[in-house]
Amino acid sequence: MKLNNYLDIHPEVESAINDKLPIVALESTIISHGMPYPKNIETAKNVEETVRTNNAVPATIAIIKGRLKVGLTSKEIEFLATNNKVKKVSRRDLAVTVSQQLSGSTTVASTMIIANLAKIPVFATGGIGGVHRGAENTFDISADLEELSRTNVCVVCAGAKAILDLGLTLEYLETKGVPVLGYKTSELPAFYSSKSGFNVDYRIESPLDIAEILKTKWGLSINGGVLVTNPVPKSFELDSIVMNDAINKAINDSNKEKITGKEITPYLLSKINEITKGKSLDANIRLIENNAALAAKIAIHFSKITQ
Ligand code: PSU
Ligand code: MN
Repeated sequence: MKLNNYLDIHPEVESAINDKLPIVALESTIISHGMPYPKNIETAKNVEETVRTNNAVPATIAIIKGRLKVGLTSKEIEFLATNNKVKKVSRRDLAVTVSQQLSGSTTVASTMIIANLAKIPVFATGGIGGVHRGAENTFDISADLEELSRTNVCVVCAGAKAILDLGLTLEYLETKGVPVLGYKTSELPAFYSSKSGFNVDYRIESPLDIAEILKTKWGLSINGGVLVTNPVPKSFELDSIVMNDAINKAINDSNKEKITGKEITPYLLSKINEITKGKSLDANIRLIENNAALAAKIAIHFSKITQ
């Protein structure tokens, strides 16, 4: 089966595609730029395991020496986790990275593009990029939002971190026609916390209902993604006052150090981890697993109702 000349599909994923088994795509910027070593490797492997125990096949996505990889070997995960020259690749970087045979980890935007090439409709991550605080001056708006407006992949996340302007992020998604669903919640979760003070568009109670919404949206030829927001499990939730302090401090530091562009998100993530002495990292790991489990359930229903 040749879906696209630039794609290398892992045999486990390829047979799942052929057999129409449920698959969950996973991103790799989390591994290279989202978490410190060795927790990044551990998490990447645990999340794949979570997808398997929930009866779906994991497909972690990255670019290795110019090849789009759908499903990684342990060696490839280790390479991304330990090599600090791995580039963070979003939509604008994809063609150059492939053409120059470079390696890179994929953001939500580029993971969606590659998942779509491989015909994988469900993808789990931690948090998406969005409209940054102060975007009225910096114009810093993640390409993730634009991708959600055009590529037919369901992204399961724990909302977005309060390093972003969550209100403006929701406004942008509305303009772009991206449905924002809350899984068993009517409040937009804010990554470390289940509360943000903002409402989602729709509260949905079951993975089957989410799968039906995907089928209907794409059946109506309304292109683009669906954002499913899944609150961090209660027992791992962090105090929102403590987290807001940490986030404000990290943003102040980034302004002082004049960090901009694609470096800003990784910088803030590692600062916050430093400030909270690793507590934020534990929550981060648990919520990704939680999202992977929900994504597996959605993928199972979606593949059943679209056979
Ligand atoms: N938010 C997180 N953790 C992450 C990211 C975002 O809480 O690891 C990563 C994701 O890969 C996301 C990317 O797609 O950062 C967004 O980067 P930018 O804002 O530069 O588009
Ligand atoms: Mn940006």
